[in-house]
Amino acid sequence: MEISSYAERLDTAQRNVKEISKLTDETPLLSVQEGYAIQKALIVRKLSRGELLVGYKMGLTSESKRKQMHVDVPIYGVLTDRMRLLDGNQLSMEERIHPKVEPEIAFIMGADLEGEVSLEKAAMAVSGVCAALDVIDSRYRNFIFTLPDVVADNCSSSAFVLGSISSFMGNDLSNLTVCLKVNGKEVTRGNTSAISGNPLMSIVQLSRMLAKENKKIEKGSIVLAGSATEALSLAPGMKVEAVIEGLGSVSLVV
Ligand code: OOG
Ligand code: MG
Repeated sequence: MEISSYAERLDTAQRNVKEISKLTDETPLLSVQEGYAIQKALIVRKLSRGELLVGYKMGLTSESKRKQMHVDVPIYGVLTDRMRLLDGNQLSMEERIHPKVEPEIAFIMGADLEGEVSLEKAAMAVSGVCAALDVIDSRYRNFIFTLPDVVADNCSSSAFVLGSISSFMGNDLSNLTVCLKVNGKEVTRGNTSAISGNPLMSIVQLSRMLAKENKKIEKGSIVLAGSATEALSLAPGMKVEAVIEGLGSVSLVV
């Protein structure tokens, strides 16, 4: 099993907008650790083309996502500047295989955070918070994968949009209504409590996972906390808006 050839396969699938078989079809014993090694090699390819690392996304932090995707533990992926779309802007379907969208909360880190931390310590390292949209686009056929596959595929990441950022003063985010609207009509509703009880837990989990690789969450990083609800498939003509109680809204047009 070649880490770099799997990374190349995923990279090419994304660039050519062509889905591939999941890696575990060929290598059934692929481990989650190998999945992260492939993810890392994939990110190195992106960075070598001039993309800049701007943060992280947590995935599968809610039970509804884990059920939808049939996987059972939270994972992380990397966000680059090329994935960022401005609020209200257009998302192109041509560059994507079968995109879906999730309403999320995003954090902006005001300080570095490292290692095993409490919720309080995580909260203190956060300087900003906003409503966000996470556009996912698995490179695997029919959006079907196992845990090592989706980790290797950088957590299905494709694009993200941030709403206007409010400064974070330790306000309670553990019980906020999350709503996804399409062309003005509500299609999904959830609550931030579904995200491990509190979306700030995603930062605690990320800090813990990065520490295993002797890395920290750097000041200035964006962190997507993971979806509280199932993802919604995108189609041309959709105007998608996430509304998060107390945090405002954010949108994109397909
Ligand atoms: C993996 C990415 C999951 C989330 O918020 O849980 C994710 C997938 O479902 O394809 O972004
Ligand atoms: Mg997500």
